[in-house]
Amino acid sequence: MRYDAITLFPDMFDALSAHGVTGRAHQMGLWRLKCWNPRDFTHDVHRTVDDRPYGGGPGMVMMAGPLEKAVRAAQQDRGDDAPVVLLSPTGQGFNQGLAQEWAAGSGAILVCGRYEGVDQRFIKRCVTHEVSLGDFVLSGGELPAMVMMDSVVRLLPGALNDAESARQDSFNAALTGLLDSPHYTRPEIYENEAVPAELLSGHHARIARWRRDQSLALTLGRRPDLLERAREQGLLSKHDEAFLAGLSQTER
Ligand code: 4FV
Repeated sequence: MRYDAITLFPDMFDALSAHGVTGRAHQMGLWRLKCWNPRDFTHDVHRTVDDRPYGGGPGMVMMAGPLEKAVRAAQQDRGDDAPVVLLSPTGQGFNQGLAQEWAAGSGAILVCGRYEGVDQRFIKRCVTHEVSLGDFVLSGGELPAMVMMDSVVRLLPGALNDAESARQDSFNAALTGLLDSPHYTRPEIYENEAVPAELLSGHHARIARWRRDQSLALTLGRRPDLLERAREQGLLSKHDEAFLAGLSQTER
């Protein structure tokens, strides 16, 4: 798995490649990252990568030339036909399903915009995918790129020491598509509150049932859309439906 990042701030990516689960996976060689700075593909003394917007308006726009040269250099260096992804609010909404799709691939070239955005002619010539982290505006595409890579790298075999934990994830469409159940660890009593008895029972079926019911209740309360999708995908058992029916009874 190889990622290339087109960015004016390559040092930002140390946050991913030098820390935590993604840092360990990087050290283990499970994934690689190479950063390309568009400034290195300029020829003027000011190493200019942005200019004022045609048509006027606030802010600056990233120029197509340095961006395209950086992408072509990354493509040359990779030697494969990797997707070229622009992180942008205009992109397709990112989610766990997409993370699982990208985890099955060989990586991508991630283009991190700055300023108001990038010249449209660069997008037309080079970009194969646009991805958005959500309906908000950031100062740059670096953080979204790192979020996307983090959610993918942790799904790589061997990245998490207990492979099982990725399967338990919230939104893991393969399993539940529901929100995760609450988690507890030592101490057994914290500020006079005990860990739920089911979790101390050692009775795996009872524990699984308790966690499932917690996920169902939480998802019903906070993300009924996910519950509906799970129902449509046939992911809800009769037991689940009976529990949910009981819930809505009590609420009535
Ligand atoms: C963004 C998002 C985002 C827009 C202009 C970078 C900024 C600046 N990227 N999901 N939301 N990007 O706000 O992905 O160039």
